Amino acid sequence: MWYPGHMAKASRQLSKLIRLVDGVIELLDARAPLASRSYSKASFGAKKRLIFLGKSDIADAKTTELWKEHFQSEGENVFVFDKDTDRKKVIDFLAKHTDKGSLLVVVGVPNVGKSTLINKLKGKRSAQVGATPGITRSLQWFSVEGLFRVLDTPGLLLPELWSVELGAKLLLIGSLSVEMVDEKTMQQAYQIYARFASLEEQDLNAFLEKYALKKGMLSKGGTPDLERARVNFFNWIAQGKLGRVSFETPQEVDQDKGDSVSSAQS
Ligand SMILES: Nc1nc2c(ncn2[C@@H]2O[C@H](COP(=O)(O)OP(=O)(O)O)[C@@H](O)[C@H]2O)c(=O)[nH]1
Ligand SMILES: [Mg+2]
Repeated sequence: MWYPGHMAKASRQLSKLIRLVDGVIELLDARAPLASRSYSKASFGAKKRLIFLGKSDIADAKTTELWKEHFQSEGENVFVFDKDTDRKKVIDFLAKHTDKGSLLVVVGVPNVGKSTLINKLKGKRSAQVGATPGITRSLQWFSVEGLFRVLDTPGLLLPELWSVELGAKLLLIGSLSVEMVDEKTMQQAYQIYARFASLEEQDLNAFLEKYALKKGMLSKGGTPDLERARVNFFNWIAQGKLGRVSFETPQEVDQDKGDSVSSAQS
């Protein structure tokens, strides 16, 4: 199994990173902030935390606003953005919430946009750079306008809890791929998507058949190529190409604390 091994390695690397820094930028997917935050926050210790809700361009705008309020009501500092957000806005937020010269690390689950954010902060002009002593030569930081510093290496976090509901949401945001999940998880992902995107069809395979025909994805015999349709469909959802859709709301979480993610904790 790829999962436990990766997880152990990732968590060892992460605790090394965290020890070095003054603050942590927790990058979450605005479409499923809790699912993309289902990792242990214990390793962050007392480090300053800033929540970044990313990919807001492909999330439902109203739901993102509710999530922002939800996290703020828990005392968090929240920044909503996407890959096209003005670099200066991002820098202003970080400068406002960190001490001058602070060293920060961007952490998050696979594909949440860590590298994209780091590249945005780096900017086009070559930033002042330095290496953090001791740990590894490749661990470098760059200075952003002399205001704060950012590690060039993102902290990879893998979801700690495992449930069909969580796997389904991680598939929808592209942190897991179709090959990594089972049929049940795909079905659940479809149910969630269908509910939020207001689709009438209730069964994934029935939907995929129509989808394959519509897109002209046919097997040799002229029958719908469900395999191809499935990969294509979930990729396009993850990339937001089928529209702006969020996959969880704060109301749901408040209503049913015993549901999905939290019940997997026991
Ligand atoms: N629509 C959209 N896509 C984004 C955004 N940020 C990153 N992506 C895309 O998400 C994918 C993963 O981004 P990447 O930065 O490599 O994620 P990482 O694995 O966390 O480093 C890439 O295809 C990016 O182009 C965003 O704000 N909006
Ligand atoms: Mg990356």
